[in-house]
Amino acid sequence: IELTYAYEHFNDVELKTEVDRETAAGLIQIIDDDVSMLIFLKDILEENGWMVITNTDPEKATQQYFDMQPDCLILDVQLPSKTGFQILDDIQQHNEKYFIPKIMISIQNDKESRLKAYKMGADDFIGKPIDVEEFLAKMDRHLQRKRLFDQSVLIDELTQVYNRRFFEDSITRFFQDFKRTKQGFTIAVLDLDRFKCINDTHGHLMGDQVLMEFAKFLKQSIRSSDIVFRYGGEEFVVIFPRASNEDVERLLNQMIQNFSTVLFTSKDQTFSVTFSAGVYTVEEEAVTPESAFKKADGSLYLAKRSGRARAMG
Ligand code: GH3
Ligand code: MG
Ligand code: MG
Ligand code: MG
Repeated sequence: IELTYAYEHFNDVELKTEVDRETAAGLIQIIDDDVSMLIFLKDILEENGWMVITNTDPEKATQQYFDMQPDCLILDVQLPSKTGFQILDDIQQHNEKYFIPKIMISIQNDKESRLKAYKMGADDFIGKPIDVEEFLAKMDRHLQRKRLFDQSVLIDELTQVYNRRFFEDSITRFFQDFKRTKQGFTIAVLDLDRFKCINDTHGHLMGDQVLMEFAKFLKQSIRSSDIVFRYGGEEFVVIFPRASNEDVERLLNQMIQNFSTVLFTSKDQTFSVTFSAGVYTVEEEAVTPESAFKKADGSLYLAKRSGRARAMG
C-alpha cells in the first residue's frame, strides 16, 4: 500500500503554491517531467510576482489546465507518456474560447521542432538551457498581451466590471466547483430603480455616470473574493462565494441604504438613486446555472413589486 501511495505521489509533482490568484500578476502553469527544472522556473517566476502551478503528469496537467484556466502555459516537449505536442493537440481539440499563451520549452531546439510547435498552436518556443533574462522578458510580454486580451473581451467598457460573457463562464465554473467541493455560493441580481426616469430627466450621459458610479460603489462594498458583473443595461450580478443567503441579503440591504446617500448633481439638480436585488443561494446538486439565475431574478421581481429599494432572498 505504501508503495502504491508513493508511486501515486510521485506520479505528478505539484509543488506547493502559496500566492493568492487575486493578488498575483498572473497564473502560470508549467508542465515538465524534470522536477529540478520545475523548481528552477517556479522560483524565478514567483520572484517576479507570478503564481505558478506545476505538473509532471500530462493527463493531470491537461485536467488542471481546463480547471484553472491559467494565464500562460509553459510546456516541455519531451515527457514520459505523451509529448508536449500531443498535449497541445488535446487542448486544441477543445475549441478554447479565450486566448492563453502557450510556450514550448525543449532541449531539442532545431528548426523542425520549432516549426512543429508553432503549427500546433504554440505562441513561442524557448530552447533549453534557458536564458533567465530573455525568458522573463518574454513572459512579461506574453502576460501583458493576455491581460490586454482579457480586458477587451471580458470587461464591460463603461463600468470596468466583468461583462455578461464572463458571467456565463464564471457561473458554469462555480457550478463545476460546487459539484466537486460542495462549497455553496450566493448569486445576487441587482437592478437600478426607475433608471429610465433618470435618463429621461437628466439625460443619457448622466445615466452613464450613475452606472459608472454604481459599479465603483459595488466593488468597494464587497470582499475581494466576490465578483461583480454587468449583466446588461442597468442590471448587475454579484457572485458571493461561500456566503449564506441571510448574510448577502443583509449586506445588500445595507448597501442599498448606503448608495441612497450618494448624491448626483446634474445642472443645478441633486438626486439620489436606489436599487433592488434578488438573492439565491446554491446549496443543492439539482440546480442548474440557468435555474439559479432565474430564481435570483424572480426574487428581484418580487423586490420590485414590493416597492423597490430592497433585497429579497
Ligand atoms: P425598474 O425600477 O422597474 O427597474 O424601472 P427601470 O426604469 O429601471 O427599468 P426599465 O427596464 O424600464 O429601464 C431601464 C433603462 O435603462 C432603459 C434603458 O434606456 C436604460 N439603459 C440601459 N443601458 C443603458 C446604458 O448603458 N446607459 C444609459 N444611460 N441607460 C441605459
Ligand atoms: Mg522533458
Ligand atoms: Mg431598472
Ligand atoms: Mg432592468
